[in-house]
Amino acid sequence: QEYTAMKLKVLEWPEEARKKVADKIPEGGNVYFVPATLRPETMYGQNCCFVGPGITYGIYEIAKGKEYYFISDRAARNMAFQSLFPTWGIFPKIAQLRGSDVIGTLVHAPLSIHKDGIRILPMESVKASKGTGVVACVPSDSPDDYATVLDLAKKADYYKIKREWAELDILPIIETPSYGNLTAKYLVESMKINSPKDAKQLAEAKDLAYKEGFYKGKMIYGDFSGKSVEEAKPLVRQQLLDSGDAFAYAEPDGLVMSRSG
Ligand code: ZZB
Repeated sequence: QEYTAMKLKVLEWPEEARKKVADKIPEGGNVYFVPATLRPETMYGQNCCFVGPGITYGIYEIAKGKEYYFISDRAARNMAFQSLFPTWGIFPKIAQLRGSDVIGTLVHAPLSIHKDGIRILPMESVKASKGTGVVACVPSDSPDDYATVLDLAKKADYYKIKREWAELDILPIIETPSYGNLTAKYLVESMKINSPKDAKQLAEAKDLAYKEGFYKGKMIYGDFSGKSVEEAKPLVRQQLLDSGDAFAYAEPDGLVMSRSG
């Protein structure tokens, strides 16, 4: 499983997180949330970024004094054996936080139309055992993400977030013959999915969205507008790698969760 790992730079920490990281990041050092995605061509539509509120994460030093990644401990270990840290096999952890500590963090998401930044928000179904434990939210094309942002906006007080953080515009990115240009919204509505907890139906919707998007989707936004998704996917990925806004991250064999979970 070869992921595209995106670098979302922290612009502003919430108070709680600031206390835990302030004295640990040197002046001029940047922290990045690093979601791992299989859909680089959808990155224009990121409108928030998810962490598991109960998951333990670390901030890892990737370049001394300069660059730090917020990822799961498991991902840090894997990255250390993919030459992503300066010393092979070593992954220096400078802070430990729970997902719940960083809710509300403002980050800059490369390619996203939301140029003022997007927020880190909670998603219960994030798995610590997959990717980096950080997930880019693209509600136009991921049914899980669409169902989650609706729920977050509806129960903003319960989640202790500002409603508007979950209500940024949803950008149409991919046109499909069966589901229109907001595939996730179409599927969630037509399958009557009412909650992010409808796991079985969401898994089915995800499968349909992947297939339709990949085999029949056409880009209607971005530099590769007009091209098929199949053509555009590697092109957007390469652009992100070349600009330094993303890097390749492989999930080791045998630990990969299957697509249907
Ligand atoms: C952005 C995105 C846009 C994604 C989309 C999907 C879709 P898979 O297929 O099951 O291997 N993801 C990554 N890490 C985690 C995690 N730790 N816990 C939960 N979800 C995670 O899943 C790969 C996708 O699952 C990744 O690609 C990521 O969401 C999410 F339009 O990134 B994706 C139809 C799906 N569309």
